[in-house]
Amino acid sequence: MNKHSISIIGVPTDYGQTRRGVDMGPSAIRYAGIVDRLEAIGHEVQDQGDIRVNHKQEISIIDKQLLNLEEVVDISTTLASRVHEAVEQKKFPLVFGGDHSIAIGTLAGLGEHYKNLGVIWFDAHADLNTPDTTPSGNIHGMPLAVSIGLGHERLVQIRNYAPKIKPENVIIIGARSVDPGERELIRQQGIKVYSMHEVDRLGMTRVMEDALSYLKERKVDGLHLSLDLDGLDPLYTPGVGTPVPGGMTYRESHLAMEMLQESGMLTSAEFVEVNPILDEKNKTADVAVALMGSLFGETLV
Ligand code: 5AB
Ligand code: MN
Ligand code: MN
Ligand code: MN
Repeated sequence: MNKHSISIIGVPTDYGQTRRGVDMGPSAIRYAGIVDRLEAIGHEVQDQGDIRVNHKQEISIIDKQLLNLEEVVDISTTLASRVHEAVEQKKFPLVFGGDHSIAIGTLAGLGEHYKNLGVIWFDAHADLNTPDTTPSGNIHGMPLAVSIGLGHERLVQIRNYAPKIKPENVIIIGARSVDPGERELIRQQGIKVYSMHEVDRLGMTRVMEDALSYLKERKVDGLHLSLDLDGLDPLYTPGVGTPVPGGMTYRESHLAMEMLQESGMLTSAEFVEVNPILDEKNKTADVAVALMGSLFGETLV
C-alpha cells in the first residue's frame, strides 16, 4: 500500500445551494475521527484547517440562475490555490465540503499539475447543469460542467485557464437523478456514466474494473475522486441536502473505495455534501470516514 503524506483542507461553505448546515460538514468529519483513522493506517496527516468562509444569512441573488456567484468564485479561488500548493509540495490533497460547488476550486487547483487527469464522480446527480439549464440556480449542480469549460466565465476561468479536465476522462458512478440538459451534455461530450442501472446489472466489481481499465487506457496522469455522499442510498447517508432513493449500498460503496485503493492510481479526493443539521447522530460523517478508511488502505482482517 502507498503511504501518503495527506493534506486535509476543509471548505465550510453552503453557498452552492440553499439548505443551511452543509457548511458544518468539515467539523462533522473531523469529529467522526478522520485524522486518527488515517494515521492508524500509517499515513502522515496534516490537517490544514478550514479555508476562510464569510458566513452570512441572506442568499445573494444578482442572477437567479447563479445563486451566490461572487461567494462561490471567492471560495473556489482560495481553495484552488490551497490545492495547487499541496500538490506542489507532493502532498495528497484531501478536501472536505461543504457543498459540491467546492469541486470547481479543487479541480482548478489540480488541473495545472495534471494534463490528463481522470475523475471519478460518485454521485446521485451528474452536476452538469449550466446557467441555461439549471432548474434551481444552485451552483452545486454545476461543478462538472464548469470544470469541462461550460458555464459562467467567472467560474470557468478560475486561475485563468480552461478547461480544467477533459470530458472523456470523467466517469460518473451512481447517477439516478439527471436533468434533461445534463443528459444532452453527457451524450454530446462523451462522458462515461455508470448509472444505478449499470450498478444493479453489472455489479460494483465490474463497474469499477471497467472504469479503472478505461482510465488506464486513456493513460491518465492522476486520478481524482469526487464523492458526494448522496451517491449512497439515503438509508446510509441521510444527512445530505438532495437525497435520492435507490442509491448505492454501504458495502457497494466500500467495495468501490477498496478497488480504488488497490489500483494505486488515486492522487487526490474530496468528500462533499455532509449536512450535520439534516443528519441522524452524525451517521453520514461516520460513513464518510469509514469510506475514507477503505480508500486509504484499511483492511477488514
Ligand atoms: B449535488 C439538480 N440537478 O441542478 C440541480 O448534490 C440537483 O452536488 C443538483 O449532486 C444536486 O439543482 C447537486 C436538480
Ligand atoms: Mn453558512
Ligand atoms: Mn448529488
Ligand atoms: Mn454532487
